[in-house]
Amino acid sequence: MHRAHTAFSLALSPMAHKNFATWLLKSSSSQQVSLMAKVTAAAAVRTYNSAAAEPFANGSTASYVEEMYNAWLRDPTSVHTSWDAYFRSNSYVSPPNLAPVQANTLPLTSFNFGGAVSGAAPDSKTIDDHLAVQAIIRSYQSRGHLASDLDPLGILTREKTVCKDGLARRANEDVLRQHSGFLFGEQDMDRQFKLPSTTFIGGDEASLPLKEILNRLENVYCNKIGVEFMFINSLEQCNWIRKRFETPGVLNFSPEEKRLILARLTRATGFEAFLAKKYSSEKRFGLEGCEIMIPALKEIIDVSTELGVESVIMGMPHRGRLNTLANVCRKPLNQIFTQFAGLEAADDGSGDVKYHLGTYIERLNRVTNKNIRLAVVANPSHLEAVDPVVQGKTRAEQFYRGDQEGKKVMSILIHGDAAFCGQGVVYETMHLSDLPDYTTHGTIHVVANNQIGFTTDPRFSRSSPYCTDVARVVNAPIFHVNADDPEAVMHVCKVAAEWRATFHKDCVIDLVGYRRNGHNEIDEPMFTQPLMYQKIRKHKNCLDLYADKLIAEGTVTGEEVKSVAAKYENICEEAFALAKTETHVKYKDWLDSPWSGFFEGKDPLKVAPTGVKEETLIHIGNRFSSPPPNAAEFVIHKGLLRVLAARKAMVDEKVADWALGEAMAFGSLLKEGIHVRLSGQDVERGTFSHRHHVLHHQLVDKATYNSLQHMYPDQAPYSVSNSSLSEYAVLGFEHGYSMTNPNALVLWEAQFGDFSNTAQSIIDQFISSGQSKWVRQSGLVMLLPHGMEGMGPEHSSCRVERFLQMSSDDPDYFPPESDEFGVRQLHDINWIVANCSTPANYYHILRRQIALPFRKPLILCTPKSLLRHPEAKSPFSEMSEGSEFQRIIPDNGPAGQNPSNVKKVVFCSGRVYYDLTKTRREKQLEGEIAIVRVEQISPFPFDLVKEQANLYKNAELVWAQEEHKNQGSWTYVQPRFLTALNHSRDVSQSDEQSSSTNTTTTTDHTNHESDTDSDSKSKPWLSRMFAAPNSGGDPKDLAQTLGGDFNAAKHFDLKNVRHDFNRPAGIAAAPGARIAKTGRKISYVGRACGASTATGSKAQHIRELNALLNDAIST
Ligand SMILES: Cc1ncc(C[n+]2csc(CCOP(=O)(O)OP(=O)(O)O)c2C)c(N)n1
Ligand SMILES: [Mg+2]
Repeated sequence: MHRAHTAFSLALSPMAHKNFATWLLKSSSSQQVSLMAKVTAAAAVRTYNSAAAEPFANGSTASYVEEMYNAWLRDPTSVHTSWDAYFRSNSYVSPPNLAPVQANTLPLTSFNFGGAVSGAAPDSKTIDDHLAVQAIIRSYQSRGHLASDLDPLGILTREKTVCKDGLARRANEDVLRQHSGFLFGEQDMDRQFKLPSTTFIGGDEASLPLKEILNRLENVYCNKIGVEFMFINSLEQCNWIRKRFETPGVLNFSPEEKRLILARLTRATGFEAFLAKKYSSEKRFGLEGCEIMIPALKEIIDVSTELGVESVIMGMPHRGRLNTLANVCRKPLNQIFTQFAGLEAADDGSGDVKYHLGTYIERLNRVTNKNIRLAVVANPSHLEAVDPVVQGKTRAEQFYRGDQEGKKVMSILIHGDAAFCGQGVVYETMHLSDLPDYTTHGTIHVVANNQIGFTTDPRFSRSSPYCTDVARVVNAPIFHVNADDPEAVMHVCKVAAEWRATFHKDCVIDLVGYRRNGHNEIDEPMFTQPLMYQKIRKHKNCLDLYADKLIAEGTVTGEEVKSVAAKYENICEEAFALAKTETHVKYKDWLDSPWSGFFEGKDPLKVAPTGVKEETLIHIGNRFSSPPPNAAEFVIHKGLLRVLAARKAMVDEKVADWALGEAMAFGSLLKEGIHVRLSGQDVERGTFSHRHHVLHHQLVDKATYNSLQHMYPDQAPYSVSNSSLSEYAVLGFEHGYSMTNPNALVLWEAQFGDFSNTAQSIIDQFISSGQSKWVRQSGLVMLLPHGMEGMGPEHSSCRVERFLQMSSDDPDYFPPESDEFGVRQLHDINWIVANCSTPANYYHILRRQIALPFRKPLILCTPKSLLRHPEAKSPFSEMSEGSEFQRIIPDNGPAGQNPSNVKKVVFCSGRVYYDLTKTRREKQLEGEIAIVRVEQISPFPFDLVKEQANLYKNAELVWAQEEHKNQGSWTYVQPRFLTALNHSRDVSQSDEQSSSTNTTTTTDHTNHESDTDSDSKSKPWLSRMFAAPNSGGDPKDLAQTLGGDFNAAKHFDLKNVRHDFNRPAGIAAAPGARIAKTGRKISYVGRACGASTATGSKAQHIRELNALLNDAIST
């Protein structure tokens, strides 16, 4: 909680009104003028009126003033003299119908009771008092939360004040503002007031005594729940919430319900206590102080399941994660306890710490008697980074189930208080919540608000009153609740689940608790929060408080409480004993997204062909270049007609440019039943205006045509969507989307490649490392426009060096050569980095993503100017049957045909190839200089580089790149070239030894298969991941974990796993291992090192490029 700032009063003083009025009048919109007139009018006649401060009050107050004005027009004596004077002064301007008369309008006739003679006009005091009561009700609704009793420690809880009737109330001036005087003044607390239709506190009563009105409002808005919702623009939604909280009796729970809460709380508390007892010196990021989160999550899931949800995807940080897995997902306790034992892994994955791992469980919800799937998505340390990933996964699951309204699949995101307000990705993710192609139709956010972040108090970690304020931007209601009041928490959870089911919008539950221990169990919190922790030490835990309450009211006995706790402890003890018998941990137990059937019957080293029949290419090409079938009515922009015509001409000539090559890849995959989803900023048109997948009717708004959605009658769905201007959240989202189904091509495109660095956490934490940490694969494609083309530092480089630096292939190891060299490399690496120079190769590499028998992320540098380069075209023959992706494109001109004449081989990657060939042509060096394109940079094509180098035995070898020397691919390719060129290397054991290289041994590492077969550490990840029978894992366990129909053997077919392809064990450990300085070398041609990717002005860029071309193309 920690309301960091006293809510500042917006009530305007008369002077402020004046200034406010001047400002408004200056802006001189007629609506504003009349609004101001209303505000001023209202302010002039009464001091209690909060209309100026409360937009919601304006409508009703204005209606009232208007009514008075109309009455005055009919008969000036029918209104009070103050009104008469006011209207005579001409200050009042009759408004247009600014605020429609709504349900919350208090009709004039309604004042006609409570002292006034029936049928007679009410006196001004009656009117004033009713207006004041109405304003007070609204004040409680709007700001009651500011005085609510949310903090279990009471540190921040406001004092109560004694009102006129002798009762102490919490609502203070922050809440009531100018109306607070009403509680202490002349008013008769027993006087009846008619209730406006904007409140439900009356239940069946139309009017209540003032005292009762205040009591009920206090109880609803200033007790253990603080509801923030009046900022929501929809009256329907506001009323919906008011009803859920104000209706008398909503907080009454049956004895059964209370016992269930107690039982759940007992488990949540018992789990932490058990871990504390058994593993007292281990970090577990316990939930003590906010244990109620477990019953809260269960309540959300129960209510949602009752309302139709079948699958819940959760994302959460460290705090309470193990408890959630145990008591919400019901993950077998022994599997959790095994994580504490520090055992060796039986399967693959370098693994992660226990409070990061994910899980997936299918089970019967015993409360609702319905089957439910629960997934907790594995998450990195980077707080909140998992949020968009969860959303993408949820969206994908909804998509594949045809759950268009999110009725069956939902996400729950759990946050820490400090992270929720501190991390920008929360805001970015929130902004996806209502976008047609990104919405998950409502997420329930739960904040485990322990009022601290590590050692930092909220007053130093945020500038907003609440940690949840970010949710206001999307009009999500926020339910703050005291975590020590289990029934209040359960009510809030029920409302949240119903809210989502009703409106399919986000909402937030802010569980205000505390943290009983330090940040982790080993930290000493008294170093930094001494006073808070003195309080905490004396504070009873929630379970004890609730048990005391239920015992006192006779719902349970003390013995029952003890017996439930003892029963759970027994369960833990049994699981603990079972865990002790385990000898290995199994990462497969922690998969969050198992791919049912994907691996079944597949040869893990066999890639399906990526070429397709020429007639398919022609069909796709024709569709892609045609206007919509109703072309006569669909007005297309003239420029696009030209684009379509040019495409048609290419199809007729059987060649493809970049956009057409991409469309061929997408179209052919769609034909094969593969869903394709392309997302990113402005991807529909394409940043460089080359794609144009969505044609817009020039005369009809929102009338569009997307030919790739209409290639074949039974094709898979194609989705292309311009995203919100976020990289972090959108890339995370697409990564999550790609996790759900391997049979989909999911692509994210950066506007310019370098913008991907704002999504660096997703790249580092999920994409490059997800498989090794969480045995989770993803075939996500990142399209990164790249190329030094004089557009300035910010639009040039996708910083390919950074991706390459994270590639896991060993620079010093030349894997065994075989026919399957390429696929084995792909199999073993963490991701693929490529820079294609032809549309055909782009087409093949996209299709290969699906043709592979496993999934790897693909990082693709994509061109800019090359999109329109006349030479960057591919004949259909390079895409049709028999053709395939070329990791290296050899020189096939005069140099390649007569290699012995070649004096120099220039290796390069990407668009610089076209500049190099042009210069070579101009210099007439086509026979003497070969240019070889390395299209797939990582994994490095050692075999083909070696082949090329051998072809040009006596030639000088250079690497030419446009990027600066410390950027681009050079630092990655250089050591690998040396390994490829020498095909052996000198290994020295230390730097000292290596300084005398002539004493080191030359070792041929080309044939180490037999060395490593016995080494489980270096087994291919696949075999380790899927627990080959002799490696200790039993696929049956997984079947049990995942429910009856999940057959692990079916998913993870091992029969074709081959010999090890990783670098042999032991070599990695050699300190200071380095390549011999002898042997064939490659040198660098290009720019010098640079601090940024800047190449200066366009003119300077061209000068530098020319220098590079001259250096490269010279003998
Ligand atoms: C992006 C990021 N920055 C910093 C950290 C280090 N860190 C781990 S927990 C933590 C405090 C989190 O506080 P809060 O969100 O309130 O969660 P709590 O631990 O209190 O449950 C910090 C700063 C991190 N994990 N991630
Ligand atoms: Mg915290």
